[in-house]
Amino acid sequence: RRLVLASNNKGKLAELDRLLSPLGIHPTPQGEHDVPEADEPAVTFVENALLKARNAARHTGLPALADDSGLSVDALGGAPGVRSARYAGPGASDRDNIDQLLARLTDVDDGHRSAQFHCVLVYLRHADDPTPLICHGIWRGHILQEVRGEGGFGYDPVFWVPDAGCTAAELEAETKARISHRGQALEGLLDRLAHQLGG
Ligand code: ITT
Repeated sequence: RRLVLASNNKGKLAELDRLLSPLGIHPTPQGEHDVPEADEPAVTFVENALLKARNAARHTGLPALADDSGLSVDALGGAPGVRSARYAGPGASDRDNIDQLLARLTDVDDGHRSAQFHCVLVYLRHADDPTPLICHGIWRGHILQEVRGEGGFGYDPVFWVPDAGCTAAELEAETKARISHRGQALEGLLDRLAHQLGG
């Protein structure tokens, strides 16, 4: 099945690829120049994911899958949220964003550092598809005071996963891809896709 993955984030692409390839789905990555991100990002994960999927479907003529995700920290009123990728400013690195997050949380003790990763996946059959498939995954944990682990991407080194007893960056890639916000959203989406196709 041909499908464009509307993302330029290598970490996301690797995780989605890992989950989709056993199903015989080998997504075409979007060319960076092909599909510009919306200039004015919207305020919800759903709107952002829809914009990205529509943009990619329009530019490639293929069905499109987009992922909009981020970290929501309770003590910060849900920040960084949809601004997760650029919390420390435009073009910020993962490390810059983590430093910014830890700085904002310096006065917050361990009992009050709960957080969730959110992932919204949108699948469009074509750019003007009036019935997008939209699935949401949530992964609960809390934010450590310092980084631990080398795997994953983004905020993984400071995201403690209570059930696993380690950070998201210390999980096997396979395990993270399956249990994370992204894994949960994709499981829901594939289920709905199978129904839509009558499978
Ligand atoms: P695309 O729009 O090209 O897909 P992006 O990185 O700009 O990539 P988002 O706006 O959805 O995408 O930002 C998601 C950010 O949230 C990402 O850059 C990370 O900082 C964070 N994030 C999302 N999923 C994560 C995960 O599984 N582990 C760690 N951090 C994650």
